[in-house]
Amino acid sequence: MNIKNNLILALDVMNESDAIEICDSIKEYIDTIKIGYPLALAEGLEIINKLKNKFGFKVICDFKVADIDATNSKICDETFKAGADAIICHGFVGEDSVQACLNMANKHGKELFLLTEMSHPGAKMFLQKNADAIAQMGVDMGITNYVAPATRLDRLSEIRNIVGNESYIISPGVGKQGGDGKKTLEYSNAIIVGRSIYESEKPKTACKNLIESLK
Ligand code: FNU
Repeated sequence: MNIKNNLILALDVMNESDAIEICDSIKEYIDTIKIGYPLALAEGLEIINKLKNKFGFKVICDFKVADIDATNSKICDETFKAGADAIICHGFVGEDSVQACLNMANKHGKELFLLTEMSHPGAKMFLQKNADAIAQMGVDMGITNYVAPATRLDRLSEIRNIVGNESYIISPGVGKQGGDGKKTLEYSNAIIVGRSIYESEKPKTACKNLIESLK
C-alpha cells in the first residue's frame, strides 16, 4: 500500500458529520484512513463508500477479525463488499482463522493486515508473549502487511526483524498513547494517528505539524 506522508488517520469519531468535517480539513495531507468499530457501528458500513467517494481515500477497516475460519470469511467478505481496501485481523486465533481472511482478501483483490502485538499496556499480559510467533506465522503464510506497536520500539524493531524489510508495517500508538512518530518510522512504514488529530482544535494544523515532525 502506498500511503501519503506515511500517515493514516484513525477516524474514531462517532457520526458522519464529524467524520466529513475532519476528513475535509485533513484531505490535503492524508489519503488513507482507518475506520474501526466506533464509526462503523454508529453509521453502518455505508460510511466506507461515502468517505471513499467524497474524498478518494483508501480505507483500512480495523475490525480486528478474530473468529473461527468460517465466520472470518463472512466478516471479511462483507467488509470488502462494502468498499474496504484492506482489513486488519488478529493473529492469536491461529493459522486457519487468518488463512480465511487472507483467502477472502485475495478473492476480492484487496489487502490483509495481520495484527501482531497491540500498543496498549494490556498487550503485555497475553499478546506480547506470542507476538513474535504470530509475526512468524504471518511470514510462513506469505502475508506481507502487519500492524505492530509504536509504543514499544524494541518490540516494533523485533517484529520488523521477523517480517523482514520487504514487508509493510503500520503502527498505532503515536501521540495520545505516547509513541513518537519519527522514531516509529525508523522501523515502520506508516503511523496510525487518531485523537491527536481529530480531537485537536485545528486538525489541519495538527496534521501539518505532525508531518513536519516526521522529517
Ligand atoms: P489514537 N489501534 C491501537 N493499538 O491503538 N488498531 C493497536 O494495537 C491496534 C489498533 C487503533 O490512540 C485504535 O483502536 F491494533 O487515538 C485507534 O483506532 O491515536 C488507533 O489505532 C489509535 O488511535
